[in-house]
Amino acid sequence: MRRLIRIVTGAAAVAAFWPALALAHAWLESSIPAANGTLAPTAKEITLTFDEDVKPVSCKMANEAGKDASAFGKLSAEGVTLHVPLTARPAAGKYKLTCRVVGPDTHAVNGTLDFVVGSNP
Ligand SMILES: [Cu+2]
Repeated sequence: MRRLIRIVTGAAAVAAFWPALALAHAWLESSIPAANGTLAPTAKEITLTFDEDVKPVSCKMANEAGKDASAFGKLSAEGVTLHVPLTARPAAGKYKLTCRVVGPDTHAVNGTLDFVVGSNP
């Protein structure tokens, strides 16, 4: 009987915890450029759009070799959209942008975007 109670209690704890994990975290829904897309030649910023309002924490960008290529102005968020201003156009190549944001539930999450920069116009 005690064992059954332990199982039931455990299942209830998981059930209570799981929706918070599955639903409450902000997550990246879309971006400009789109995932694996190409940065527009005139782009002055990258935007990441989450499913919930976010506050910026930090971003970093790495090139294909994994070397840091971060060159951002001040991050800002308007509702669900995070603005990542580029202070310089990255050299042609592939990049991975990782931004840490805080959602309404105060949990920090990472949004990651792979994108391409074409030859400079
Ligand atoms: Cu959360």
